[in-house]
Amino acid sequence: MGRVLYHVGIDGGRGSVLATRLVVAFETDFRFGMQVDFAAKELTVKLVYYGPALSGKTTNLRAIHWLGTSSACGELMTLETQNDRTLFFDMLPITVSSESGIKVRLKLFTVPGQVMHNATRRLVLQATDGVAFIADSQRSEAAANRESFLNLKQNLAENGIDPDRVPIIIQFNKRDMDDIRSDEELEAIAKQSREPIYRAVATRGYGVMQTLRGLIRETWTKLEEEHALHEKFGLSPVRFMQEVESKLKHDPRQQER
Ligand SMILES: Nc1nc2c(ncn2[C@@H]2O[C@H](COP(=O)(O)OP(=O)(O)OP(=O)(O)O)[C@@H](O)[C@H]2O)c(=O)[nH]1
Ligand SMILES: [Mg+2]
Repeated sequence: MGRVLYHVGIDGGRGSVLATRLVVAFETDFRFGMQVDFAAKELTVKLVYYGPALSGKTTNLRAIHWLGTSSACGELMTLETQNDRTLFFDMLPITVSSESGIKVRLKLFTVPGQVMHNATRRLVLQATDGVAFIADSQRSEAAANRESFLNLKQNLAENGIDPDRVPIIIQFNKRDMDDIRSDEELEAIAKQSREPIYRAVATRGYGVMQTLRGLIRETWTKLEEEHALHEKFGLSPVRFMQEVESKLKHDPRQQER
């Protein structure tokens, strides 16, 4: 899998001291949403992977890191407890340079899904430009999905972000498991919700890039509406999505169920 920048096992001793330092070091990083540097022709966009505990948020970022081209994907930073649970967040930067000369930096974050980490979730969510909600397809997790989705809306509102206007897409992950919600059920959910719905098996990389591209497309459409990026940078939404496609197209190991 390669280039993991920080991988910290929290042991309650030295690990937690290190974790605190990392949190301080990155705090400035996740406080901001879209930033424009006109002089450097650089645009930074913040995207957050949200969802209940163990739904596969960290696995999505690992798969993107593994499947994406090395020219686009930077180092993956993961910060976990001993049992592979996210304690604070993960972060993966992706850079898309376009022919028009503008460089777009996408910062992908995950939140910790465990209920007790709500303050951290709210902190990581602040100023986000778009959200991928990673739901667990297992029937047993339906209530946890619902609760986490409500928690997302509440934390968006508490961060001063209108939950009805921020781009959100939903991924139903773990399609390989037993006793999952059927495709027909997901189609029925898709008809009722304003959010586009994707299916995935993140451990195999299936559906992960489609989800990411969908998230980027929805987010860019909203940013274009609000900031007239085409006019300012000469980069049309269609052209930008073509750049994204070419940078994130490397999907050799994706497989349908
Ligand atoms: N079978 C199966 N297992 C998966 C899939 N995606 C993730 N997992 C497993 O589910 C467990 C949790 O995955 P994570 O990616 O750590 O979940 P998370 O959402 O980051 O969890 P928190 O950090 O606690 O919020 C791991 O054991 C993964 O290997 C999938 O598509 N299929
Ligand atoms: Mg995680």
